[in-house]
Amino acid sequence: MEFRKTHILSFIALLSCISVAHSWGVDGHFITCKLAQPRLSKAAANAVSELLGDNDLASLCSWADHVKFRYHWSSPLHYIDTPDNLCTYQYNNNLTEALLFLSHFIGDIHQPLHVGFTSDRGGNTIDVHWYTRKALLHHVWDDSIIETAEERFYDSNVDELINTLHKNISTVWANQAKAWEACSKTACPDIYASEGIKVACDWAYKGVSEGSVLEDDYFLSRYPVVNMRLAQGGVRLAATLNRIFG
Ligand SMILES: *[C@@H]1O[C@H](CO)[C@@H](O)[C@H](O)[C@H]1NC(C)=O
Ligand SMILES: CC(=O)N[C@H]1CO[C@H](CO)[C@@H](O)[C@@H]1O
Repeated sequence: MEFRKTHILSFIALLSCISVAHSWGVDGHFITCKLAQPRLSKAAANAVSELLGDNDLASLCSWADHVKFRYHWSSPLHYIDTPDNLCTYQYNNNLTEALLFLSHFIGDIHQPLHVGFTSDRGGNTIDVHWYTRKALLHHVWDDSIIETAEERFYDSNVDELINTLHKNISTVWANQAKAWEACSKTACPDIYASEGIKVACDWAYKGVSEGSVLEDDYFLSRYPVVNMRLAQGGVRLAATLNRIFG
């Protein structure tokens, strides 16, 4: 999806070199979408009408301009700048950033508390003790469980943990790994997020409240879950890149 967006942006960048200084106005967007509508496949038209109900796509094609201020993050997505007087768009350059975002986000979505509750911001407002130290529950899942596992079982050596995960992916998890890879589209973040919130409820939040002291009981029952999520993230990142780049 990132890549399709980048395609569209490169097209817009090309236009702006020719002379279109501003974004399309209401009519420009209306016209674009009106032209597209009769060209949609049956499946695409059905998907659009399922999402929009009785609303007409063309009349909503300026929606993104109206939410620029409500969704501040979206404003820079409307355009792309090239270095002054450079009338070529460096697609490869931006692919590098896309690769780094994708590789990071596929990791994050497998951290169970990156699909957490709104009011506690994924455990970021829940203070606990990790053994004797103060920590946020979110941080426990970002770092502490992995670090404690490395210290206790792998001689504080991340490479040994990686080797064991590699080995398990090709042995005890070999069948499951096939299922982890499965995705009929380019990427399947909805599947990973559904799993994530379930793991967050069943393991991360479970039995934890403000001020809880988390030690062996919690660590020993949770680190296998973390190992599994790390393995899933790695397998799925590779599968996603393989689908993208063939
Ligand atoms: C690897 O699999 C073995 C056997 O199921 C298990 O005991 C071990 O905890 C696993 N290690 C990791 C890092 O997943
Ligand atoms: C054209 C463009 O967006 N270039 C950027 C691609 O990524 C590099 C690395 O972050 C930036 O320095 C470029 O400005």
